[in-house]
Order: sequence, then structure tokens, then C-alpha cells
Amino acid sequence: MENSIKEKIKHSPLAAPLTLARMVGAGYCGYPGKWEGEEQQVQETLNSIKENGYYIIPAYYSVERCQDLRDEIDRQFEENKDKTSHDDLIGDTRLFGAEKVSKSINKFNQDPHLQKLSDLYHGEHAPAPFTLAARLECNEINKDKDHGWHRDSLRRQFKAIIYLSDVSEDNGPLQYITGSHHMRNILADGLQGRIPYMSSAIAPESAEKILAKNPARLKTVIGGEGTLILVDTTGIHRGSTIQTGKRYALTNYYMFEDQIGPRLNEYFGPLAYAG
Ligand SMILES: O=C(O)CCC(=O)C(=O)O
Ligand SMILES: [Fe+2]
Repeated sequence: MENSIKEKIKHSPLAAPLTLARMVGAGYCGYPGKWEGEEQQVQETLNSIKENGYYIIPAYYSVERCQDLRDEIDRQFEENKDKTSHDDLIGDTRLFGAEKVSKSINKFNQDPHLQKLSDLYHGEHAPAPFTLAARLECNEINKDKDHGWHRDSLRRQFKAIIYLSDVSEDNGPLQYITGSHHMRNILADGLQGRIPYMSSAIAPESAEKILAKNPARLKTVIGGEGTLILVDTTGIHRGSTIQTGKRYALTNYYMFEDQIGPRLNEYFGPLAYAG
């Protein structure tokens, strides 16, 4: 589309319907929903992700395993300084592709139950080309900053996040606007929040407007260490402000196979795509 036309529609009432049209054109087509034959637990999980955008399983990993993985993350950050990114502004240390240097992190990346859920949710085989190991720490700079509301993708992004330390309201919990991944809400929330055309970043005022209409849609995922979150991050979400302590987590990024390639290294660093 011509740049001048794009600018005009960016903040117009057409922004939301045109965004939805473009997403559909790029393959955003709702949900396959073909999991009737699966066992009860799998169906319940997928139906919840389809309906709300997330599903939470407490104590997916034991306390001991979480301790081991926290130690492992500290060790791998130390040993892979050149491949690790650190952002003081958000107090975040990250290693994308941590499973390529760590057996125990690779176990999470390769978890067959999670892989099955991903495949069913995508309607085709959708592996996780990498796992993010992240340690979020409260510091002087980030103590009143959140990671900003956003959609990860305007196509489809499905993630499995496991908290490896206890996460209360104060430790930077994930927040999600329930149902914001639905096609009908991409339209309705786009209009309500006046979200600009094709914007994956969501301004704080937009999130406020959307939530003012229905405050019950705000889900703050608090949970003990070992809590697993299965989440469709096409919906609107953010990592909220960390006010105290450290938050350790692993995140599997599941993707359609045609999205996986050397290009991932440009976005996520040298370990993201192994070839
Ligand atoms: O780790 C979190 O709380 C969520 C961060 C995020 O935006 C994401 O993983 O897409
Ligand atoms: Fe995100």
C-alpha cells in the first residue's frame, strides 16, 4: 500500500477492519478446533486457550527441578556472555536458544506434551526452534517500568512459559487481556482502543480503554515456581513491572515450520536457529 494512504488510514476508523483483513490475508484464520478425539485433559487445555487465550497448570515442575533450572540459567548466562543480552532499562537478562547449550533446558524445549498441544493448536506440526531463558531483576531504573502492552505477532504466536521462581503481583507477572486473540476482538478491541493500523505495539491508553469497558478481562498470571502458562501471544499482553526480587522463566516459542530459518538469528541472536 502507498505510504501516504497508509498514514491516512493508520488512525482512522478503518484501521481495525483493515488490520483484521490483512491478518486474515496473511493466514490468521481462527482455530482448527479439531481435537474432539483427544483425551479430556488435552481438550480442556486447548479449549481454554481457544476461548481465553491462555491455560495455566500449577506445579508442572517440582520445586527441586525449578531450583536446578535457576542454577542452570545463572551458569549458562555466565558461560555464554557473548550470546546473552542484557537490558538495564527492563532489568532483563536473556539467552535465546538456551536449549542448545543446556540439556535440562532442552528437556523443556522438547517436552512431548507441550509439542502435542502446539501441533493441535496450530493445526499442523509447529516446533519450538528455540527456548528463551530469562532472569528479570528489579533495579533502580526499571522499578516503575513494564514491558509495554503488545501482540507478539499479527499471524499466530503460541508460547509455553514456565515460571522457575514464585511470581506474585510484585515479581513482574504476565498480564493478558482475555479473549484479545479472537478475530472478533481484533476488530472490536481495535475500534474500542483506537489501535493504529497493523500495530503490534498497544499504547497504554488503548489497553486502558479496552479494559475500562470490561475490567474482568484483565488476567494477571501469578503462581508458584513451576507454574506453566500456555498462551496465544497473538492476544494483547505484557510482562508487568518487577517491583521486587528476581523472576526466572523459560519460554518455548512455537512456530509454523515456514517461519523457521536463519532469519531468526537476526531477531533473536546466534543460538536461535541452529540450522
Ligand atoms: O514473560 C512474560 O511475562 C511475557 C513476556 C512476553 O511478552 C512474551 O513472552 O511474549
Ligand atoms: Fe510478548
